[in-house]
Amino acid sequence: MTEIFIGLGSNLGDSVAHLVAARSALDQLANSRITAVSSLYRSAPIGPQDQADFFNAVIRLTSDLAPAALLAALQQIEQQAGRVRTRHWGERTLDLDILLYGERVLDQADLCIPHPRLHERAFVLLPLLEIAADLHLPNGQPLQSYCAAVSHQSICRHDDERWSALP
Ligand code: ROI
Repeated sequence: MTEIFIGLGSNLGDSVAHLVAARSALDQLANSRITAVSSLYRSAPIGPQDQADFFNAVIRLTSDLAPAALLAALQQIEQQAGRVRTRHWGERTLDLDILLYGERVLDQADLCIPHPRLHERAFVLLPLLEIAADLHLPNGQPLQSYCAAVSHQSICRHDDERWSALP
């Protein structure tokens, strides 16, 4: 079993509902178990500024799915949400990213682990550190060390009982 962190994001349609549905789909993944869930966050878009704020969260899974199988499962969950992607760095119905997969480093056309922009984005770093404060990248760099560089990015916790009421 490997400890895996998944980033969730949405800014199209009922974003909280999309994230809730994704969370329950992750909960039902074969050979996998959710072991931690961050708070829900609302964040200003990285990318074009004429789009709505995003809702973001991070989930920790233990799983024995291989990276490629996990990626395929995440893409299926995105499709079930009726995923729409408009423009480069634009609006998304649901985005599920493998952020970290144990200590694994992968550099493939369709999958890079750790997620290459993880350390540049407050909407990933804050929820990650909320559930795993001592997390390091596979190269040994503590994730905490990147926080100062993203402190100008606008992000806050967002209370929604559809998220917080889940077990
Ligand atoms: N910006 C924010 N705040 N949150 C996201 O999840 C997100 N996802 C993306 C881009 C378009 C880069 N910007 C984002 O894919």
